Amino acid sequence: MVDNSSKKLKSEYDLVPGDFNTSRRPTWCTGCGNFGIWNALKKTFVRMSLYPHQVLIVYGIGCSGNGANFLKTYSFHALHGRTLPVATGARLSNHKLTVIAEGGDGDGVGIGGNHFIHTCRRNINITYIMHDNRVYGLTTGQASPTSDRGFKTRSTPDGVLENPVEPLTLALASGATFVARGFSGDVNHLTDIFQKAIKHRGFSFIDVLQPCVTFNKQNTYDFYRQGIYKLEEEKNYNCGNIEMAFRKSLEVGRLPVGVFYQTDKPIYEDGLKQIERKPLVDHIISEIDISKLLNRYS
Ligand SMILES: Cc1ncc(C[n+]2csc(CCOP(=O)(O)OP(=O)(O)O)c2C)c(N)n1
Ligand code: SF4
Ligand SMILES: [Mg+2]
Repeated sequence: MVDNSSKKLKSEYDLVPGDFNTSRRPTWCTGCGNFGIWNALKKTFVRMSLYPHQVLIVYGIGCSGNGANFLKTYSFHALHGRTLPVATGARLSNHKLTVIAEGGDGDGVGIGGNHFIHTCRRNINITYIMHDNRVYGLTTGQASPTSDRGFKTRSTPDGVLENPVEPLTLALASGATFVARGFSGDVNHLTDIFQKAIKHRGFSFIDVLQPCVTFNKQNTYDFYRQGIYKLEEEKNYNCGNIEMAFRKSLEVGRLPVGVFYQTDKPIYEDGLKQIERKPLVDHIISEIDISKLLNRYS
């Protein structure tokens, strides 16, 4: 695990977004939607007075994962598709940390789809941000599981033949207790959603519509701006009602953003006696004799 949280560990000073910059400047393409997510996260930490050393972000492999170099918190650059198991392990080892996982749509519902389902139903207290650009960005433009049917890419020159996965519907069906969608072109709204997600006690999932200006010329800023509307402005929408959430997640033609669903359920950590009093990392293990246990396997 890389500690890039700098020497500023005292918690008395007032945070500004720049406190979360590293010495590296982002290498994302000009106009990439990842900038919006990066800025929204920094604003969220400032609003919540979360200091760099209080946050761990586990990244997948992808353009989104390159954020590990540009955002100053504890960070761990995991394998492609393995962000959630690593984040789960870290949270169970130290549940005093705010743990966030970030990865692409390929990472989350392609190679890591299995982990996604089981992390939702486990209801572990972490936040998962999916940078959903509906394409494989880092590997230069192949179709992803959220690509539109018919989308022409380097791997699908005649157009995608499959129907896309809808991450929100999958999260709801898998038992996630906080399910939201944001747009990286609206940083303030995204900041509000991130704040609610991190505050939520349990697994929070945000599918972020993130334009890839280089390899996805279909799902552009204009495309999203024309289709998006805010759920909180819908008079009769109740985010405690899972049937409504399912229906909204499957809406065709328009794109609701905001919190689709939130409910309160016991979290995974509640069942672990070992961490009731203090995090695992604070247990003193140097004097514990494990030779008996080891002998059983020799
Ligand atoms: C186990 C494994 N399989 C495949 C790859 C190659 N690979 C790296 S990134 C990537 C896809 C990235 O797409 P996505 O997760 O959507 O992230 P994006 O770059 O779009 O942010 C793939 C297939 C890898 N690094 N590791
Ligand atoms: S390839 Fe796409 S996702 Fe990757 S940095 Fe460029 S615009 Fe962003
Ligand atoms: Mg992607």
